[in-house]
Amino acid sequence: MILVLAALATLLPSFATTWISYVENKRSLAAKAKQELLSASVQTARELDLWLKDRRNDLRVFASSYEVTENVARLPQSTDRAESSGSRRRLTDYLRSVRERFDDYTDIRILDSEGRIVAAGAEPAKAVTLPADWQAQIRSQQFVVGQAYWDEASSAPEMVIAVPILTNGETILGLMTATVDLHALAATLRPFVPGEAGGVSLLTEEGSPIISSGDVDAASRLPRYDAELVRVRAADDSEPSEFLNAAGEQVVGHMRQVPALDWVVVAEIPAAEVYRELARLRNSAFLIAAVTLVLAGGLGYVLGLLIVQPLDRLTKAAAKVAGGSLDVALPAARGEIGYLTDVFKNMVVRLREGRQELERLSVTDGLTGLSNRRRMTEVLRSEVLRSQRLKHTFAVFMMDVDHFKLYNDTHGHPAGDELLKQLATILREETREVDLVARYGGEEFLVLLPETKARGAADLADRMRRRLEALPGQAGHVTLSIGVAEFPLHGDTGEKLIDVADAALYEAKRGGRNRVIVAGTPIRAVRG
Ligand code: GH3
Ligand code: MG
Ligand code: MG
Repeated sequence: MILVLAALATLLPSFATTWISYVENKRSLAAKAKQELLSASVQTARELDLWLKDRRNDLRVFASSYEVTENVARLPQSTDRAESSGSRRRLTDYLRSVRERFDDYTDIRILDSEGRIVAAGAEPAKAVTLPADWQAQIRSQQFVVGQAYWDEASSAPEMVIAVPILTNGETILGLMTATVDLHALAATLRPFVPGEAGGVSLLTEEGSPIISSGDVDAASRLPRYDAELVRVRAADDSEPSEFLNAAGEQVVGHMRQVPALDWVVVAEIPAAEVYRELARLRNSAFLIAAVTLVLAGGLGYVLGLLIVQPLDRLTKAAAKVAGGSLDVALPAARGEIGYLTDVFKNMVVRLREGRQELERLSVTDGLTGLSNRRRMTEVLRSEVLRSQRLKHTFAVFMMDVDHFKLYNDTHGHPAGDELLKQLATILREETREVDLVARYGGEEFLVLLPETKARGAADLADRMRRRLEALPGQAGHVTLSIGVAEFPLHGDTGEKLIDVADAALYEAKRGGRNRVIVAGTPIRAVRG
């Protein structure tokens, strides 16, 4: 969940800002491209108009030359063949010299008023295809513009233009036509090419390319634009738009009609170029998203290590403690979790100590600090098993304070308690580490001596009896009666041994107290 939160917290804002800047950038990039396209198509169209006017003026100057009007005027009237052929030759020479001087014209011809070739500057004369209504055009506009076409022979885009040859500026004597090589136009287009990979092309109204800024020599081989697209786009030239160009490429482009020529200028920039910035933006957005995801993931992982894992361990440990086991180990942690872990560890230590204390108390006598009867029963049972297995022997003796009731009555209960404590000290001091001394009842004690025979036990018991007797400052004579029994001689179970020791103790009492009696032996007075 931390990881998901981190990822969302970083991804959502970064995606939102990227999206906003994407939309904004796209709008401004499109606006910039459209501005460029608009000016490219407008300037190209204007430049073309100028170019056409220049060609018309060129041709008018040639047509109004004295050499032309004079010789053309002479042709139809002349019946003299020699004179006629002389005029033709002079016209041809003139046309040749003009053609040599002006590269743009592949041929210049003079036609009679019926449209038949009279003289041509090129050998052989090129066929002339004039529009069907050329005579009407000549009369009304004094200028004819033919369709652009691809000439296979010179492998160039060409166009025929024509002006009238007039006498006195009145009568139309004939026509001067020129075939114009449109290659030169490419140079006109080039300065207006928009963008880096953009292009400007001239199309016929049907969408056939005439000249392209990209590939000047191959216009005829360039694919055609969709005629419908050209018609629609050129009709509404207010705004550039996105469309598929002739090569099937997505472009942002603008189409505009060239009024004098029935041509369409198309200026275009590949959409990929226009929106290149966007691709960059998108890539960096993805990169940022990837990096933030990795960082958020790393952060989540670290948080998991710092918080989730220690919490998980703590929960498991708590469940274990709740289940009764205090055997838990937790590695140190940092921060609040570390504090919580420390508190938990302390709690477990306290619990463990409390439990140990309880266990100790449950087998300890409160007054004397000796083992209690319960503990003695347990140890006795295991000692029986051990000695049976090893075929060893051990001894027990039961000890009872003589006339203790009287002592209490005489000196008070607290003094009685004090005496019991002193007796416990003696017992503890006189026994070995391996022996077990227990307070069996009120003023009765049971001592268990592993690897000991009844004889040795009786000696020890007697030593204790004498020590108590000789205790300095002892108010009155407090004595002990003791009964000794040996395993397995006097009994092969704990209960039996205790019974036998108890019986021996009873014998000691009966025999006059202040003595040690070994089970199954005649009463032996030990009174010092
Ligand atoms: P006997 O010689 O026959 O053993 O006589 P006795 O008085 O010792 O026998 P009895 O069993 O009648 O009395 C035991 C007394 O021990 C009774 C009780 O007042 C005393 N006693 C038992 N437990 C304690 C104790 O914890 N503190 C004190 N001060 N006295 C205790
Ligand atoms: Mg007693
Ligand atoms: Mg007693």
